[in-house]
Amino acid sequence: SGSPIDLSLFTFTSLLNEDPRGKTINLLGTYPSSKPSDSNGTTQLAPAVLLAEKTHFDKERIGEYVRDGIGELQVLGVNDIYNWLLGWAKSSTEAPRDADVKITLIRDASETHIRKYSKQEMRMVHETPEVYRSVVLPYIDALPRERIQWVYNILEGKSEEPILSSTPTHVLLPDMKWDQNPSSLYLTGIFRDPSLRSIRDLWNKHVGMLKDIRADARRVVKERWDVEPGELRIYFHYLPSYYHLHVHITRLTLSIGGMYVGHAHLLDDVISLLELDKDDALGIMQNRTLTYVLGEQNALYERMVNAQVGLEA
Ligand code: M7G
Repeated sequence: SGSPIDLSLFTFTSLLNEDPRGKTINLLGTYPSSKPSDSNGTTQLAPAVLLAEKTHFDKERIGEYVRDGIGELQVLGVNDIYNWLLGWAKSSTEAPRDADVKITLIRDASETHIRKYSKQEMRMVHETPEVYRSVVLPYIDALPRERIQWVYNILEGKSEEPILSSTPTHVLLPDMKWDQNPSSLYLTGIFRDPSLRSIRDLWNKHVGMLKDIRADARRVVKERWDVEPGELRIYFHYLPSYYHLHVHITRLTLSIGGMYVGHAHLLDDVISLLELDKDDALGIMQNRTLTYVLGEQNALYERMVNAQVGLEA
């Protein structure tokens, strides 16, 4: 079990990225390592990535918030019927208050983490079956297992995360990205089979397993949050960051980075493709060319540049 987080121990080093529209900021800094301290008992400082985002309003309480929740106001402008102001939330109210900020702290951050959350140029990549075999697969095979230790922790019941559903083939739980606002509902569904690393590994025989997770996700969100099946967007990422097959389960009211064309593949579309591939005669997921957006800071980008494959001129 981890020690409680104390943000006063985070020392800011540099800004990695920011998005004023998404109201997010990615910081690099240092934080005491989570690894056991040395023989002298001193804890080492290690690189840490801190992701902060301003939270969305809770629509159940928005009326009270506007009426009572805002203390100080500053008028920026008035013209005819138009008034625009800045407001500061009251620091203490009796009623339960929404969080102001959602923070993700990655301790002992690797170079990969730092690069992932850095501002970077993006490039369109065509991953042919040949590029997959010659460049991507060797890259995936070389990834250290620690990279997906968090997945094994969940599957083996060693994490403290709340599990929403657990079946012989998958586990459903809240995603790390979810800020707990029902409008931005974000769950993750992790398949148990460790041989499935991405959608490239899916065959017709997996259709049943995929339909099971879809049905289970629909049931869970209906029971817990009264969200209808038609309000969900369920998709895979290709490329994913973590090569252990999982689906992203999000509510349609949420729109965030990871769901654009060239990154997200609807679960329903993948099921349909696999169903067309009776007897696996085509090997649709293996023989497709997958086109996607790749960040220049992704280690795979370097490999593609070196191999002179996949990239647009
Ligand atoms: P991805 O497409 O491999 O990566 O999805 P990306 O979307 O981060 O680029 C992995 C998903 O798992 C993401 O939605 C992450 O927010 C989520 N995730 C990552 N970690 C380390 C955890 C974790 O420890 N717990 C949970 N619940 N979700 C995580």
